[in-house]
Amino acid sequence: MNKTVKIGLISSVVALFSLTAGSPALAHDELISTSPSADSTVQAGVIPITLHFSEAPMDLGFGKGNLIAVADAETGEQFGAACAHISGSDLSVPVDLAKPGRYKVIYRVASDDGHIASGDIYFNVENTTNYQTENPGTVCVSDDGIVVRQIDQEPVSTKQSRISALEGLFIGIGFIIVGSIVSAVLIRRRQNSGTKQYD
Ligand SMILES: [Cu+2]
Repeated sequence: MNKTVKIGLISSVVALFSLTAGSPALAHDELISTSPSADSTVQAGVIPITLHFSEAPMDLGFGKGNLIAVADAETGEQFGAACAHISGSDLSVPVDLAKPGRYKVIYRVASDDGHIASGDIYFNVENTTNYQTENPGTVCVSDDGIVVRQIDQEPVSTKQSRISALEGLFIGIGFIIVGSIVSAVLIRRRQNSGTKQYD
């Protein structure tokens, strides 16, 4: 690449960046801080999840557009519906959890230009108080008493098959062993019948 082309390319890239950086269309809600904070460990119980954004989300109605869902970090199984209360620049929802483990908070936030941004954070639950709950998951009831049910929504997170890489490896080895035995038996039989034929 010659020098003129190189300089031309660099200036175009710089020009493009300076154009887009100031564009208000790209000013979307950014996640600033969370509670529980990412990768922290909290006690089992009714845990308030609060996500603080750079600007106030656009209110699209309870259980629509602005969503917080909680799922098992390992299996992806979602606990309860996805919903969020809006307060200033915060989205929040209480989540009732008893089972110790790692959880994933998945969010969707609507900017005032209507674009939806999404992301996730993880936190851990420990249970040293023997806390128990009948209905683990988010408590999706609006201030007006509107209840959002999980079965009425598209899932935000779905449960994955629990076959781990190690289990997959053992299954693979199992197939190879069974396959080798079967072919060994078949070869032996063919050889035997061959011997009989030419005896
Ligand atoms: Cu936008």
